[in-house]
Amino acid sequence: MATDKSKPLVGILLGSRSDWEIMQHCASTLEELNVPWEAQAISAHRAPDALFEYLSAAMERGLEIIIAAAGGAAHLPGVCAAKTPLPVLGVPMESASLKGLDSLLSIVQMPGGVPVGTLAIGKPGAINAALLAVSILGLKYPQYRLAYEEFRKNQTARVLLDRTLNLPEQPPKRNLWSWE
Ligand code: RP5
Repeated sequence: MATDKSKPLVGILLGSRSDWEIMQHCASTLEELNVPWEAQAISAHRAPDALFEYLSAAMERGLEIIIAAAGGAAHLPGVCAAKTPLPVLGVPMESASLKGLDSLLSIVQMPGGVPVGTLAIGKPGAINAALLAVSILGLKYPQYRLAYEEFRKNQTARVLLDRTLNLPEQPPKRNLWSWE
């Protein structure tokens, strides 16, 4: 079933177009579970007015969850949370200099009073942000609760099908007297 893009429930915001390669995994996970989404790159420091405009209209436009991805100083998720009462899920992007530890700490360390639900750095965080969004939407929409339950059930079946481990044909040689 195709996702109805005209009424997005999840808004994915990116600090830069360069975050899209990773955040596509978020969008495709939402798509897989038939949750309508939209994505825009609106930098909090390069285009703050456009970001405020987007967030001011978000609820009225029917969005129910914001997923915000940013790298480095990564203030985008915090600014989103400051400007909208919608739940904000933050995804730290891997950065060139500090491998995303900077992004993670920036996003996770929101001062008390304005929460951002923070996910893992990079692709796992992108996917989990989508899954968490579906799980939250499932509280209100039974079809998303079912879709999420189905996803989890299939995932469990897949890993259990592939749980037996064997040695390769040529097991690695090991010196019985050494633990190295
Ligand atoms: C952040 O700076 C973005 O979220 C991105 O992760 C990082 C680098 O942005 P670009 O210089 O590639 O636009 O604002």
